[in-house]
Amino acid sequence: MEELLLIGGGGHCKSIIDTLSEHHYKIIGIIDTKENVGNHLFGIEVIGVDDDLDKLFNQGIKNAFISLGSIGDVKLRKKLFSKAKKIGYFFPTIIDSSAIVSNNAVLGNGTFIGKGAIINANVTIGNNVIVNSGSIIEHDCKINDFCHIAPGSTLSGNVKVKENTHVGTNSTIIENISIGSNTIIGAGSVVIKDISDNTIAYGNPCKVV
Ligand code: JB3
Repeated sequence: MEELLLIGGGGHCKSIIDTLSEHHYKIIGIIDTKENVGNHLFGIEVIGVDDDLDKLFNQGIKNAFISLGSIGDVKLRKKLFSKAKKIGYFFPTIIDSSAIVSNNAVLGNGTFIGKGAIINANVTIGNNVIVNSGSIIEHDCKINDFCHIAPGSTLSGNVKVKENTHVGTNSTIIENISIGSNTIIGAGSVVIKDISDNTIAYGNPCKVV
C-alpha cells in the first residue's frame, strides 16, 4: 500500500478520508495548522504543519493530496499545491467508488471526484479540481485547474469553466456556456449566458453583481 499525506484537516478532509477508505493508499497523517497538531480526524493524526512537508518527503512519503476545500477562495489551496509540488510530491486523482466516470474522460492530478458524481464522455478536468458530491459533468465539458464544482451542480454538454472558479451548490449551467476564471457562481444559480473572468454572479437567471 502506498503512503499518502493529506494537507488540510477540516470538513473537506473528512470527505477525502471517507473516499480513501476504499482506495489503495494508506493515509500516513494530516498536515494542518500548529494548533491542530496531535488532533485526530477519523483516527488519523495531524502529524505536522506546512513547514514539515520537506522533512516528510525526505523521510520517504512521496504522495500528497490537498484535502483543504474552498468556498470561493482558492488561494490557500493553490499555494499548498504549488509548495508540495515543488518539493516533489505526486498528487493522485481520487475518485469515490460511487462516482461514475467515463473511460473517455481525462482527469488531472490532485483532483477529487466525490460521492455519486457523474463525469460523462470526453470531459477534461484539470489539476486540483473538486467535483463534489452528486455533481453531473456532461459530455465535452472542460473544467480548468483549481475549480470547485459544489455539491449537486449540473453542467450540461460542452460547458467550459476556466481556472480558480467556484460553481456554488446546486447550480445549473446550460449547454455550450463559458464561465471565466476567478469567478464565483452563487448557490442555486441557473446560468444561461456566458460569464466573464473575475465575476460574482448568481440567481435564476444568473446575473452578474
Ligand atoms: O461544500 C462542501 C461539501 N464542502 C466544503 C469544502 C469544499 O470546503 C466544506 O463544507 C468547507 O466549507 C470547506 O472545507 P474545508 O476547506 O475543509 O474547510 P474547514 O472545515 O474550515 O477546514 C479548513 C482546515 O484547513 C482546518 O482544519 C484549518 O485548520 C486548516 N488550515 C487553515 N489554514 C490549514 C491552513 N491547513 C494547512 N495545512 N495550512 C494552512 O495554512
